Amino acid sequence: IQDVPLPDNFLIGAAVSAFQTEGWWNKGGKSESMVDHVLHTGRLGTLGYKNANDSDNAADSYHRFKEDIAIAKQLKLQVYRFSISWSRVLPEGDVAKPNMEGVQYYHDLIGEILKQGLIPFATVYHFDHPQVLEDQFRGWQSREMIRKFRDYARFVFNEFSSKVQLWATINEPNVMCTYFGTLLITAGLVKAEDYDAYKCMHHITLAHAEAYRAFKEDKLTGRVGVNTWIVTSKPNTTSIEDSFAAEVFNQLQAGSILHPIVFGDYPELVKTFTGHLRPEFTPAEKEMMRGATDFISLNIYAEGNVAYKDPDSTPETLPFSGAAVIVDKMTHGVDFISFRFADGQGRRTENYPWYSVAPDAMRSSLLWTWQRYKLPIMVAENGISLKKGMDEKLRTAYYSAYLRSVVSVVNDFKVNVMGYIVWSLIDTFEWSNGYDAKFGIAAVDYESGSFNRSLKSPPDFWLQIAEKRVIPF
Ligand code: GCO
Repeated sequence: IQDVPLPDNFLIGAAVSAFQTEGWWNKGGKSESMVDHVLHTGRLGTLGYKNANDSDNAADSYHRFKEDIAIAKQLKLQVYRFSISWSRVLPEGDVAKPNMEGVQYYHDLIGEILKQGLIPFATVYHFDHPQVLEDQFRGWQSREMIRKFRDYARFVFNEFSSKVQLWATINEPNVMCTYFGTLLITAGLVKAEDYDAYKCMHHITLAHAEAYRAFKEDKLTGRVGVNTWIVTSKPNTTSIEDSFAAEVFNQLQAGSILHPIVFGDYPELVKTFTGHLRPEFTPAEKEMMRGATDFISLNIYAEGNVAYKDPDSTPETLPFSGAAVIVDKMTHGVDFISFRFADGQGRRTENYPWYSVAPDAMRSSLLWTWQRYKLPIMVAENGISLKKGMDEKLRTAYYSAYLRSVVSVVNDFKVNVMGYIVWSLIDTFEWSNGYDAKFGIAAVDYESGSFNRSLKSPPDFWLQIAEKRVIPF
């Protein structure tokens, strides 16, 4: 097997997010975010999460961001993806009362990224909205959130767009509305019968589009997208029923967000199967949403298998996971399809069993998206968590295989892929799973509390890719 050259102008980067790395959760003028609040209830024990205060320091990147950026620089990466904390910038959720210390922090962070010669890729909102917006009107369950997000995004765009040219408005709206909805319910903050994932999806899609329009109205320069979680699924067998079920699933999961912002409305299959559960877009909203993205930003990890299910059979029990919860919530009310994730044939990692290792899923997700939307695609996340002590060669083998898969669709089908961003640069706090899921290409010493950063393997692998522009086997 030979080393594979990267396409021209193909960007290589690594990502972090504010909540998962910054720490300093209630200092520097930051208020409690929805995620802080959920964890502080201490009621996520059933999901494997043990210590309610563990997330409070995260990786202490609020103070150590220069060390993080230095790692990206050392590996000669081109893109540094990070997110801005809504509750650090607008602690009261009120655009008239920004926290200037928080704003300055992001100026310093972006300044350092630029100083080190990296391209900043900013996500405006990565799950962590101010808790006050939950208290006031139940967050994304309310239309009020659309205006709140647009105002926040407009503030951030105007403040930083002279330095940042690559933007994602929201990280994984489809995960926000499903997985995080489940966390709110598990934490006892919302009653299951009062939580509506479809309403959340409807509002958050509109919020993205409103923010996109604000960016363009203000005549700012740069490209704006939204990060979408995608697990493109294959039919479980070659039967017509399974093939149809797989396409319904893919449309429900990724099409629900991508189709409206490209074509102005939900996909037909989504309307057919869940139309009765979703609010409808008005003609003016459809108009506003159409074409409201400059590129498609995808977070791609795993594969899924989908099977048609007889409506009378017993529902399959799914393990708790981001993917399974999406399935569960997105198919609520759709009773003829069952979804089975990963094939159980050893393609899952020992430490993080719900993300299958399936480089071909990268290929199918890119092709599925390209065939429908024909917009440039950024792979904004891809990575694997390995237990401490496991052979780090597995991680580089994983990246080699997934990257080859990306390059194959560029070469074979001329898919326009802008670049590939690793999740994650450093080990981070993984939502309801604490510090056990170690996705970083660099480790953080959480155990001793020193927060020291260190590369997990010699830098050669990334230097070959990012500097020499070939994917080593
Ligand atoms: C998400 C995020 C990341 C995760 C990553 C690994 O998917 O929730 O964008 O924050 O850490 O995907 O699960």
